[in-house]
Amino acid sequence: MKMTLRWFYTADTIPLQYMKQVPGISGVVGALYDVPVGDVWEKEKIEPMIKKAKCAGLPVEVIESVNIHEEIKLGLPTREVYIDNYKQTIKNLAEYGVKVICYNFMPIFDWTRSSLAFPLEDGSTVLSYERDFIDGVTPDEMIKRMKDDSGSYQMPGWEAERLADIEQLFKQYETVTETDLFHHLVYFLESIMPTLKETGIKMAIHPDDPPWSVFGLPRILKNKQDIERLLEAVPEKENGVTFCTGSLGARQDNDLLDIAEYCLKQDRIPFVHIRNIIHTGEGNFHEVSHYDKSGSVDVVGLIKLLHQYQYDGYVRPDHGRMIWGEEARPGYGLYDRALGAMYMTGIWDSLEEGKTC
Ligand code: DNO
Ligand code: MN
Repeated sequence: MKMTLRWFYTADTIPLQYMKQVPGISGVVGALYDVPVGDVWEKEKIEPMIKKAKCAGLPVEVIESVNIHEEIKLGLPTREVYIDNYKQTIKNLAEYGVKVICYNFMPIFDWTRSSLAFPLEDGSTVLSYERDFIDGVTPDEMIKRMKDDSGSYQMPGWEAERLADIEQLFKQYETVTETDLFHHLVYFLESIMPTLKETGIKMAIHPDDPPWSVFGLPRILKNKQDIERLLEAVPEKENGVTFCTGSLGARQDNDLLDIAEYCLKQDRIPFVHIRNIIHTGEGNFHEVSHYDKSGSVDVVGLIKLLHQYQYDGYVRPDHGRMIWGEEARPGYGLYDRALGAMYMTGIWDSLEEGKTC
């Protein structure tokens, strides 16, 4: 298991040196934030990002995310240009030592939450999801809210400059079914497969977050069945999963350890996100610390399973609480993620101690 932390590069307020101070961290998960979705990540931009982290003693072997252009998800004929660009990005990243690319195939948005600062009893704040709240607003109302309230409630995908396109995109998705979306994903993966084989890069799809339909949009990575369908449709090892416990765990009917074992048996998990949550009713949840007993996710069980499979891929603590007065991007403060990373490393190390071979 290689423990990493996510680093938002130019958009991060946490110095790399501080990340390096967390014992056991082998590298950071990087990305570029100024390249429009669909454009090639040019080497001139990749190089300074990788170098900066490397100089701090933190290699970047995982990218999260190279986002997928909507025309690929929509399956439009114009997708070919974006697929070609994606292939070039893969080649460029490979030259700088990248091994895994995390991405998602959620239409229009990345994760959705109803609050980015839900207060916990301990005085910290976390991200939360209330089904009635999300189900009770139309995309138009949400867009209006974002426009009125820009800054304080900014989720990825809802950026101010994108709000006009969002209205148009919702219209385009009206005729796209889940089956269509799935076929568009398979088409994309099959198209880039030769480039993946040539470069050795593995793709790791992030599950839908939350793992059900929001705003009437199709969702195709919600549970074991969806994962099985994808891994079977494109059986090469380069088609892998980012095993995100917080995303998949938001569905009470998802048996996380069973899904993880299914994937691990086939060596299809290049990247793991460990996040803990608590269910507060059907379709409602909020995030908590990574500590096993804080929430519903069997963090200890998962690490035991990873250890049992001698997992040598990348792991990172996903969203943590905002604690100790830290100000940072919601879910991505250093303090709680550092606690989480140490906790996971500790569990792993204790299993190593007990290993008999
Ligand atoms: C949340 C993350 C996601 C993830 C993307 C992958 O913090 O787990 O935003 O980066 O969905 O594309
Ligand atoms: Mn995640």
